[in-house]
Amino acid sequence: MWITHSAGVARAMAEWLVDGAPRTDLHGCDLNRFETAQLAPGYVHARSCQSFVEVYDILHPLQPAEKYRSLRTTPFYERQKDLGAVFLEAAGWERPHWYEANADLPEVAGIPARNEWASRFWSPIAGAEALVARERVAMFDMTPLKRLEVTGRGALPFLQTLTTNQVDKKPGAVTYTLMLGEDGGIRSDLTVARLADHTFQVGVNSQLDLDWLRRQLPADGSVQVRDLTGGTCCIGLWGPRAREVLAPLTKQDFSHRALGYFKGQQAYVGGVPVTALRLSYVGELGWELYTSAEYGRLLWDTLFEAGQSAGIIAAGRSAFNTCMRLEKGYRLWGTDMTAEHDPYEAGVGFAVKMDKGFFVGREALEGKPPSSRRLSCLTIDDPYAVVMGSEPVYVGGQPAGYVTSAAFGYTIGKSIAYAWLPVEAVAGTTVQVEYFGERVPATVAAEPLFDPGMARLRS
Ligand code: THG
Repeated sequence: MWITHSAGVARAMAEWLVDGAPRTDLHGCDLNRFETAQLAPGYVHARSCQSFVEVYDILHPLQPAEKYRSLRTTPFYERQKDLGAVFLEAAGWERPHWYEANADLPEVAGIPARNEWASRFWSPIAGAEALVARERVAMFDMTPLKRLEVTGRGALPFLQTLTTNQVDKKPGAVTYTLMLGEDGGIRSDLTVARLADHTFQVGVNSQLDLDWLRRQLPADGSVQVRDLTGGTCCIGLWGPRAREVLAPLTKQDFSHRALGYFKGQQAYVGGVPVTALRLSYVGELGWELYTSAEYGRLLWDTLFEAGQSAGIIAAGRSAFNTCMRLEKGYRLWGTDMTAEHDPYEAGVGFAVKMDKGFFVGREALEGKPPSSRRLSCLTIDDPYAVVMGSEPVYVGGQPAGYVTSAAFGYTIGKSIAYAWLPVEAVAGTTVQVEYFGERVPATVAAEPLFDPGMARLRS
């Protein structure tokens, strides 16, 4: 630790010793956060040297590391390179942020320019990809989204105890649920797909979730947790024309009646055995299609070919994570909400079922007084001013909170920022975001900004 941080470190350590948990979210320095590949001695050395050199630099939030790239690639990597993918890295994975092959989309011309800082590691192509996914259909490589298999006769009570939502549903059901700490703070948000009585596929956020679940395993061996991520892959097939692409490729019924929102089923797509989960972090009709790694290339080719007549494109992380996710108001754990926040103030209280019986964190929530802050949605009036996240927000001229995620929402045609703000800053309140020394006007908005009636997802 550098001396600038020492007093805060001392406070966190004292809280840890006295109260059992620090009040500050420390997941960013938890030693259990690393993927196995990130523990290779050469990797640790290279990244540590880089951190030392950069300690006082102003780094762009998307600036990629140069050494130890291409550690983890998905089965679609060659296809993505052929489409001119521009890759950035996370958790060792190479992730396409946009595809140069989409440069010719007519939508590119209408994408507003950005200021110099916000236009780094960005392209107007990303905006066009977001629009095409909303108008037609797109394939997103979701492989790096970490997934675990939880099995055994104790699997259901294990997940019921550790998460907030009701996951005791029939096989085929998918549930959005939260893991809390004893203090009611959000440790993570997950999707739990019940594939069979004693088999669950759990979509998690990071290695920290795997570590936490493993440490909670009952001693009697009645539950097993396995990391499926590296041996499997996933394509998110999303957009209003997604069903038109998928239906001719399978004998399984993918109609809304047969496979509703937040439901899953096994199927063959072309010759490929998949697990299809009907949910979408970008808020469109479609499925996460999982298969084991050796079928990945065929799954990609099958969907891409079948989708041509519907105008399918491959779309990248830039369109996915910020533009589309923020329009739908979906929270990103670790950025929008952490262990410092409870589910209600973070806007995910709907995933807490107080009447389901015991779960970790329940008691703390029962006694909680109403919160004085809320994760709020802002729109920024000037389309050129795309902020990046972590900027201070002023209410009535006083610093009152900070931005978590921000992006331009191409469908709604406005710049969006999520921010922690006092509850008094209700929808319609004018605030200011400090960006490079200037105060940029913004307005608190009712959320979500896109499809609040869920017509898209439930079609
Ligand atoms: N897919 C899968 N697992 C995941 C994610 C994912 N696990 C980690 C992370 N992403 C979890 N985050 C979310 C956030 C929102 C939603 C899904 C995963 C979502 N929410 C609906 C909503 O708020 O409208 C839930 C509706 C409901 O509960 O009925 O879809 O991307 N597999």
